[in-house]
Amino acid sequence: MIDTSKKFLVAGAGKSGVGSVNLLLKTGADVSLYDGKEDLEKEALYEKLYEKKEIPLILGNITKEDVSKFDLLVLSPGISVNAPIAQMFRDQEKPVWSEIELAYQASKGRIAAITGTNGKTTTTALTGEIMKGYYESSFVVGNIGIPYTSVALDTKEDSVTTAEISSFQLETIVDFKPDVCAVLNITPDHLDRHGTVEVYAQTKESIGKNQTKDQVMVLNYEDDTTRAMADRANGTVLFFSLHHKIKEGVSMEGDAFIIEENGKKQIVCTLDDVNLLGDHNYENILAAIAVTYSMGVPVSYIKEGIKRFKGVEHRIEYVDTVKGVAYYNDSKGTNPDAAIKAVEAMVTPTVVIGGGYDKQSSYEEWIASFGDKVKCLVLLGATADKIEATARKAGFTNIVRVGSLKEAVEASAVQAQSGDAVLLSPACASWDMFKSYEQRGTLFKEYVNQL
Ligand code: UMA
Repeated sequence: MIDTSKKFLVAGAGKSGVGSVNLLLKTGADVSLYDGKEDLEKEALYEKLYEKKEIPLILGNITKEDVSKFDLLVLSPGISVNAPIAQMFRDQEKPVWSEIELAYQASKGRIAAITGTNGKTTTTALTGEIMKGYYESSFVVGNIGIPYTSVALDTKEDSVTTAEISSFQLETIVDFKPDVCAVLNITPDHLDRHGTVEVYAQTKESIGKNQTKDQVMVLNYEDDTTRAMADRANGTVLFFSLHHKIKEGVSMEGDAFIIEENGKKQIVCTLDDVNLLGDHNYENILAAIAVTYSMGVPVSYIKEGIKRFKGVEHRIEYVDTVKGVAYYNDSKGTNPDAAIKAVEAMVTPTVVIGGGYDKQSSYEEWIASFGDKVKCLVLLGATADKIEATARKAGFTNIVRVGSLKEAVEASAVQAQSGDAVLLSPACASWDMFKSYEQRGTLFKEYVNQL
């Protein structure tokens, strides 16, 4: 429930901030907005607000005196829990809520929340597709690009909301309690923000912290870190596993995806029903089966949803074939682990375009995954030096440095021969040169079309 007598400050004027402000305006609450950008375009912002309301803005610097005028802070995911603004609210013993918490407080119905380092967008989109086929009122929200706050007030008692939740969004949840949550896998990511992989994993694990035995926590049995979460889970654990035979849970037997429960085995579908390729995608399907089954979707509807689902944009997305070279957009490969999965999915000699914003990742394993498959690495962005040094140390020397994505596409076209693939899979976030991975992927597709 949202206490509309409180004075709210929303921090961040991006998608989440706009969603939060609009939710609060619709409930009649008193809301102001903070953004670190002094030169924020006010008119453009007001255009996006409910009834184009010109709410008070605090831009650039914020002081303790400013903070003293508010009761509660709603944080956008891009702003760290350790940012000065959050610290000032805590110093004044005032609550700091994630945008997800605000949405949760305002929403009705049941929630399935999915986190993990990789596969969350695909799993969320597939889960949403399955839910949509069975539940009349179904929403798909969160890190996938639709802020939860933007739909929370539209949910009803019989609604089902599928939410992709990032570690950033989990830092400041308070009561958020999904009916079913899933942690797909943990590999090092966002270390610039969370400091250590342990803190990052704990933040992910907190998705289930408010659950009780009536709720379900879906965990990946293959991943040591997520498997170990079972011992600490407050909800009832349901494992999925690609390679292990598990007595209770969701797994693969030959080419069949199966659910085993109370000694009873049900076949959900087989590989013939699936449009996604690669082991990592089979894991995403297993997770989506576990989540939707736990949410009460009958097996036949789960199968139909899987059959309908064709994959997500920017994730190993086939763009076009130009002069015999197949171009793939994996702009969502924003960390080394995701980028390794994309390299593994390629079946021909490949030119990889990589590099971007520096999240303090290490690139050894990514370079090692190149094997004989990757023939050239085209590098751009803030991490280009670091990646080049790692590659050369590992003996990979066919490296081309470029200054823009357009040049990267052109250089790749020169390096690739008919029968090869070009893969944009940067292993890095986009924020050094682009607004988002979506913008980077969309531009990539444009440049490929210009070839
Ligand atoms: N800002 C500050 N101070 C800061 C940082 C940012 O004032 O220290 C301001 C910026 O000036 C800007 C605003 O905050 O005006 C941007 O807010 P934001 O970065 O939270 O971005 P949103 O537009 O609200 O998008 C966010 C998610 N972004 C991040 O987590 C960085 C989107 O995830 C998400 O789709 C969206 O909410 C809807 O829920 C993107 C992402 O890259 C896709 N996520 C990371 C990932 O997947 O790896 C976690």
